[in-house]
Amino acid sequence: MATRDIVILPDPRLRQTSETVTAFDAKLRALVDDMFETMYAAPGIGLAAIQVGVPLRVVTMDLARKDDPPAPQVFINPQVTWVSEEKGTYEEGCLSIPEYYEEVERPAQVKVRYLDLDGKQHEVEADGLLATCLQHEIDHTNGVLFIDYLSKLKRDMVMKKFKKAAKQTGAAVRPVPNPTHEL
Ligand code: K1U
Ligand code: ZN
Repeated sequence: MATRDIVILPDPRLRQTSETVTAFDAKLRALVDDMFETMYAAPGIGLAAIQVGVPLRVVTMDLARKDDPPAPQVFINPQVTWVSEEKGTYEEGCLSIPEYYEEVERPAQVKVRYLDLDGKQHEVEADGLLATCLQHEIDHTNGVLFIDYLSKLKRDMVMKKFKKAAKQTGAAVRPVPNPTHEL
């Protein structure tokens, strides 16, 4: 197991659409193990594979409270199958947009179909933080970020700040190469 570097805004990989997982093998398990290690180290409550530079539809999550035992969850190829008309608001953060938090309105309840690490299909009906986090992570698999739900003014301010920071640290803002499916 190892931590991997988290891809930070404005890295163009965050705008990539991730590929469907077709191989439920040891490489996939190793990716998931590394994602949990990276997510817990950050710390974060969720992580999508593209945030560690792997364009596959893989999501890890742990919504356990601080004093409760860990409750790791894995969602492979997650897709929203139903959303409620009712909306909910949550102050979201993103490990790829460090130290920026903003209220986002989303459907309050969702149903999500996904596969587990053995390729077995499940469906979960979620509300509260699970609903928010699932939508946030599934958005990552589609190249969507929570700042996309904010006003253009706020989004432009965030982009400007992170572009400036990337320039100062010399972070590469390179075009996305052809997919290699490299885990
Ligand atoms: O996908 C990500 O970037 C991870 C993100 C998940 C998320 C948070 C809040 C609303 C929706 C989705 C994070 O984990 S940000 C960090 C965070 O929320 C947190 C970190 C430590 C303790 C508690 C929360
Ligand atoms: Zn995020």
